[in-house]
Amino acid sequence: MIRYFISDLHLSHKRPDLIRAFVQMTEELIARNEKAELYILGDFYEAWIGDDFQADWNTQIENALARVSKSGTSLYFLHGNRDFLIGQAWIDRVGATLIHEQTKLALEDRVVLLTHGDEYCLDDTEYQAFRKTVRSSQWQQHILAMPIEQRIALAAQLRNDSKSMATEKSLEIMDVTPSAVAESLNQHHCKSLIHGHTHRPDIHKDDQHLRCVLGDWDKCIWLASIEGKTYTQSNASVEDFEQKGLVSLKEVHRESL
Ligand code: OKV
Ligand code: MN
Repeated sequence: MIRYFISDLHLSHKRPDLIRAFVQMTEELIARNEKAELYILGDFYEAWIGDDFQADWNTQIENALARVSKSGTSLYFLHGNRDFLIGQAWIDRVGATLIHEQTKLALEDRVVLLTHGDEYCLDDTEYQAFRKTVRSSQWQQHILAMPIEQRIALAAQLRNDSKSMATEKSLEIMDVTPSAVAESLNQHHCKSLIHGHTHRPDIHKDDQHLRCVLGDWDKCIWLASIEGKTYTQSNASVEDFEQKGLVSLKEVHRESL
């Protein structure tokens, strides 16, 4: 069994190159015919405004995911800070399973914690308050009851608000608070964690914990995997990937879990 992990693709109509790369990646993974699972750890979309949203660029993406799940590769999704409005309708359309934002993945002889990662970025207290609001079901029900045009306008307005915020801090500038990660891992009795969000792909190892940070898709596309005890993380430039596909991926980080 091989398990694949991606996050922070930030797919939108503005990045047809990333959409092409993602669809190509799913086709190549299907062609590998492996016993596999694919985990999407949030921020798959740049901003998801509700499962009733329809656009050609997105239909391609959903169809690609549906082909993955139909091919026998189990698909798992957890919410990021940009696609927290993904709901059961989307999950059903693509044939995925929605997983909780801190999910323990039981491997053969170890357990790995999976999450998006923004809940550990505690230095940005304003963001944590914002997060609490947008993750509440009351706020989400209120938003989802709006006409789609109004939700599009609201998302744009919120984007502007964040750009004009005093420090002009981008969310991703904030790194995780190490003590929050350690506490979470201890709570879950896990040694290892895989997350995205910070756009700082790396593996952090100390005497107690292993923290694997996925890469965001922008100039490069990233794919991580666990096979046996080995975690690896690879990337390729979007151009190389479009020309040569999965063989263009180069290993950047590798660690025994
Ligand atoms: C991040 C903060 C904006 C603070 C909105 C659906 C909805 C996604 C979104 C849009 C805004 C996040 C994703 C951003 C942090 C702000 C303003 C204040 C205090 C919708 C899906 F609901 F509108 F439909 N958003 N962005 N803030 O620009 O990254 O942290 S954001
Ligand atoms: Mn994020």
